[in-house]
Amino acid sequence: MSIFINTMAALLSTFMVASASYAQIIYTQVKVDDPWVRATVPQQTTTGAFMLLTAQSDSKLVSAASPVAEHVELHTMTMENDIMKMRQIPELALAAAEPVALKSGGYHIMLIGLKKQISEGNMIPMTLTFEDNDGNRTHMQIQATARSLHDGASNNHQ
Ligand SMILES: [Cu+2]
Repeated sequence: MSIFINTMAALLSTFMVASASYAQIIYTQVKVDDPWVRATVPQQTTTGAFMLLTAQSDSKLVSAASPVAEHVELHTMTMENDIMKMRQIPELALAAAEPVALKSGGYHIMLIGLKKQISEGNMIPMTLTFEDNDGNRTHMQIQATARSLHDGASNNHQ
C-alpha cells in the first residue's frame, strides 16, 4: 500500500511539473483567428495580411515573416486630411484577453517584395513573433488563406 502511495505521489509530482511547464507555454500564447491575405494581380509587389489576435496575457506582436515576401512589416493606417495613410509601427501591443483586429483600414501586416502572384485560395505560411512582458519571445507558425482582391474595403499600398 505504501509503495502504491509513493508511486502515486511520484506520478502526481511528475504531472504537476508537466502542467507547470504547460502553463508557461500557454502564458505566452496568442490566439490567432481567421488569418487571411489579400490576393494580388500580376506584377503587384505588396499586399496585406489580416487576422484577429487575442493574447492570454499582456504581450505584443513584434514581427512577422513569410517565405512569399522579401520582407514583412507591421503597419497602421490613419486618416490624414481625408486621405488614408499607412505607416510602419515597431510593434503592436496586445492587452490580455482583448482581441485586436488586423483589418482593412487599420492595423495590418504588410508583405513587401512578393516573389509571386498570390491567388485566391492559396495558403500563405507566416511566422508571427510575440513578446511577453518578461521579454520572452514566442514564434507562431500560421497559414493565412488568400481571399479575393475585393474582400473588405480597398487597401491600396502602392
Ligand atoms: Cu501597409
